[in-house]
Amino acid sequence: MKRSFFSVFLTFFIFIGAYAQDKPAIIPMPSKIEWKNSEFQFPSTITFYADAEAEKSLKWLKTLLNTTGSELEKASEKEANVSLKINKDLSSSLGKEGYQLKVTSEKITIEAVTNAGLFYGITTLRQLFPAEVESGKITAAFSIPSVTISDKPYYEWRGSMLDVARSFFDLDYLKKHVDRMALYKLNRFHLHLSDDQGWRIEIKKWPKLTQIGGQSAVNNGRAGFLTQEEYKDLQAYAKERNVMIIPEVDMPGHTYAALQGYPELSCENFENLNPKRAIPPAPFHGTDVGWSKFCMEKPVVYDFISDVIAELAEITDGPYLHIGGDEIEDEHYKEFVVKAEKIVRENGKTAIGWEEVTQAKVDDPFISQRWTGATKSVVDTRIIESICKNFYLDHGNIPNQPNTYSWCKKDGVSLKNVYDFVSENKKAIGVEGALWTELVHSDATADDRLWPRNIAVAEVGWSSPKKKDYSEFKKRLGTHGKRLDYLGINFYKTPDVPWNTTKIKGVFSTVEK
Ligand code: TNX
Repeated sequence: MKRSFFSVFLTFFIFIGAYAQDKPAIIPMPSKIEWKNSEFQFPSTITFYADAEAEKSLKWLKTLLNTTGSELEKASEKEANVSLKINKDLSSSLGKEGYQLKVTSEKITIEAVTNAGLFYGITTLRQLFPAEVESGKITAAFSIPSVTISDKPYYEWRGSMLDVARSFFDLDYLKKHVDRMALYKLNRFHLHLSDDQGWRIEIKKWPKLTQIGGQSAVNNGRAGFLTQEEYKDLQAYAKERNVMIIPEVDMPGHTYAALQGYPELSCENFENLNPKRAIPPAPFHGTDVGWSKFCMEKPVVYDFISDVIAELAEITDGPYLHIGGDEIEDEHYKEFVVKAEKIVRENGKTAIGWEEVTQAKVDDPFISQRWTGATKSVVDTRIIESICKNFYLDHGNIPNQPNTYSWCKKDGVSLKNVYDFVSENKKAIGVEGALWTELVHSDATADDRLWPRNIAVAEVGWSSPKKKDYSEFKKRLGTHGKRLDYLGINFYKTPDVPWNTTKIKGVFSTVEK
């Protein structure tokens, strides 16, 4: 008798334990989350409602609900199973990107101040669905747990940088990357568009930039460029997913690909190339850095950058243009940075530069992107944190991973190194993971370097540092393995994460367990 009482007792706790464990893992961790003891069962016809201002977000809600295979039907707010509402009264608690998601046994409601907030509410709802949602079709019956979530980001800037200059990535991959960023609420896609090995954005007034500079890449690898139309297409695609494109044209160093087409931007006898590994128009396929620059005494250089910045400003929706500014020593450097910043401002945009630019007296609202933290700044600008020992994803996931760098951190940049980053800077506006591609020559390798470490970047950017718990994060991340598989991402199977993966064949890539 006693025994059976004990076993009932035990079964009860096992049941509770399993139930608690089975809650879907939400990444990044929301600000407030309260699970309830009921669930929402999807009916065979799902009814939905959106108020006038929320109509724009219906597209995302419908895409999500369509994965259930149920019929969708418009209904009144009162009748609807799922409702989207814009509620401006929530602005002091939710800000621009926050949302409230409420799931009861009766109904699902998402409220936000903007459509960006609704997009994130829908994204969280997507993570309450089974992983199979990422395949576009859920084949088994399911319900989602009742929950009340109130959520908003810690930082406004949650970025991912991809170097398309050393190795080019085509529009298709760039769009896929936007999709993946959006699933984890990353919202700034920084494209490193030019460097010594390649120029990747069409500039109409200086066509040889892409006709010549667009044809080379590291190791004679993936070359190419985006036309302005393709750039705008990517930008529109990203904007719908609340991702802003941040274009970077690196100057006055890292400019060899530009010099290839336009050697007149060089000094006499190419004294701006040191050592002269190549003389324009010969392409450069190596990986050395810090050996090329514009001839900053020449007026034509300023005509050139004025035209490039004007065209970039014209095709860019967001308020930012990144002017690079890294790894260069030149007596005219500070002067150049001040001039370039002024040109950006005259074109109605805010300039961003790698931290070296803060040696020059540049005005607010200029933003500095920190990568070594070693620059002696003369100004107190806003900051994007990309400190290399935490955010350089061209470094190994583990020590000695083949084809990775280790100059910043000799044992690589682990998932934990990313996750543990905390900024001490009051002027930090956010974080950004950077993937340089000297050693990355395929989509699969890019996937391996970007994921899952970008998911840690996302949580550092979105969730409060007070809530951080790496071992708990690893568990949540592990359950996302299946999701990443369904998305066809060749993610690195970080050894200390309890990955729950799946073998998928067919439309999606086959991923090993
Ligand atoms: C430093 S970080 C660079 C890049 C390289 C990278 C390789 C920065 C602003 N400059 O040009 O690709 O190291 O890790």
